[in-house]
Amino acid sequence: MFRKILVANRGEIALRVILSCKELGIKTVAIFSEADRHALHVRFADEAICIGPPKSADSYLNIPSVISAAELSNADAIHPGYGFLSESAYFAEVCEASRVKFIGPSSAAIRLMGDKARARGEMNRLGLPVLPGSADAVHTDKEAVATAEAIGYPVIIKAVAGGGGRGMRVVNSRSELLASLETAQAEAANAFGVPHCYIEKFIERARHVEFQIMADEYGNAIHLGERECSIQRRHQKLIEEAPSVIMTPELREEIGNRVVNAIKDVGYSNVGTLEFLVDERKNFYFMEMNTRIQVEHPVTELTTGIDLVRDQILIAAGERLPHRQDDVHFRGHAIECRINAEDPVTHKPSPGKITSWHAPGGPGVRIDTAAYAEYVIPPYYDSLIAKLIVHGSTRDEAIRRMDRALDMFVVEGVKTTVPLHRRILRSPEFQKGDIYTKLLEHLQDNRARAVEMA
Ligand code: MV4
Repeated sequence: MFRKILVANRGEIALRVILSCKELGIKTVAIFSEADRHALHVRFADEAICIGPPKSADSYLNIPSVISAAELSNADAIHPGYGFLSESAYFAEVCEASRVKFIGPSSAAIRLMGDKARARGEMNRLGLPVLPGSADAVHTDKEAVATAEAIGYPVIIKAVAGGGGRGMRVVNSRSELLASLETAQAEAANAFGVPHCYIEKFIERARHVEFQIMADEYGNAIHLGERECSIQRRHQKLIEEAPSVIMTPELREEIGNRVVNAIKDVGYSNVGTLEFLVDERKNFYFMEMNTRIQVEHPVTELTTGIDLVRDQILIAAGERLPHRQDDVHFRGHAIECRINAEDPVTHKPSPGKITSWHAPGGPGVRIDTAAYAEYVIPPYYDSLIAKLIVHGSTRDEAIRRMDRALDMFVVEGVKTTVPLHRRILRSPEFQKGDIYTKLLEHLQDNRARAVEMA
């Protein structure tokens, strides 16, 4: 087992990793930027090292600084959390070449899944359905036209290096296709450094349902069921829940088995998430795989009773999978609301001092946060200040529990998304589970923003 883990992250996920380390009896090293001296991850870790100025590129994303901190502190592993370096194949490769273990899959697996077109082709070959579309990136106008004509409009253009929906474009007719492709490629080159894009059939009224998996380094793998993540705004998830209202035990087993077989075939290890687009007839189409622990992992933890971060560490330390598929049982219903510090009208981040703070508690309530009264939210990082997660025996109970927990959540000094969450939870659509979202509006909104920025 590891003696000491460097936590290469900040905020609530850094605390989440530290708490599993504490329970495992593993020492922790925090790294922090000059803007994070008073952050809780610095306080709760056994050691803390300042690795640079506030901007992420100069600190949390600075690979030489992170590796130096690991060597200086004699850490034997690095937990990357989510975001920052968590899906950098290059960073994982640097770790592989040094004597510090990257807590996650191999750099080869990260690289494969980081190419969304290749991942789509590979997973399809291994038995997961994908939407009709180009086999790989489209390289010529002729190829783009032929693909779109073959699958029929509307189609959607996605960046090979994208993920999470950034830089997507819906195309309704041939007349728009080539101009849209050109813009999408230019945007992708600008945002990700790689212009390549692929084309897929566009599905209206889609849901986003994802499967959590876990695999060890000896070819054993299991799934931990699904999460429903269809409530999104500008490709940021707002609310996640488990199980999905559309799921049945039979469907879960069928897709779960396929997912497990596919990840065994690619030799994947550690935790991961396979995202699916689900149409109105409950057809599942593989979209992409995330090779990190995700923001919304707590809803799976509450419905399965499994500590995903603990298991990430055990797996990376070379232990065998600590659960068998038959031992995984799903209990009750969990919902997570992502509470962001932002302006309710402009959606702009609202950093600054939290003057007053009361976090709700009681049966079935969990809060993952690194905020506290008098804490000053720095303007440099994302605006997530807390994840409020509830568990109930039924979806209705979980909704009522979330509503009262939101009611008892006091945050003053900064604006938050608490009122937005209450509106969504109380809407008849959400209560019925009718959560396909106003997709096109959403996408058009996004397109308008892209134009504004250009
Ligand atoms: C799509 C789609 C429709 N058709 N792909 C991908 C990443 C995720 N953030 C949104 N993505 C979508 N990919 C095809 N071929 C629609 C979306 C989508 C979406 C999907 C589920 C729930 C909410 C959504 C909001 C916007 C876009």
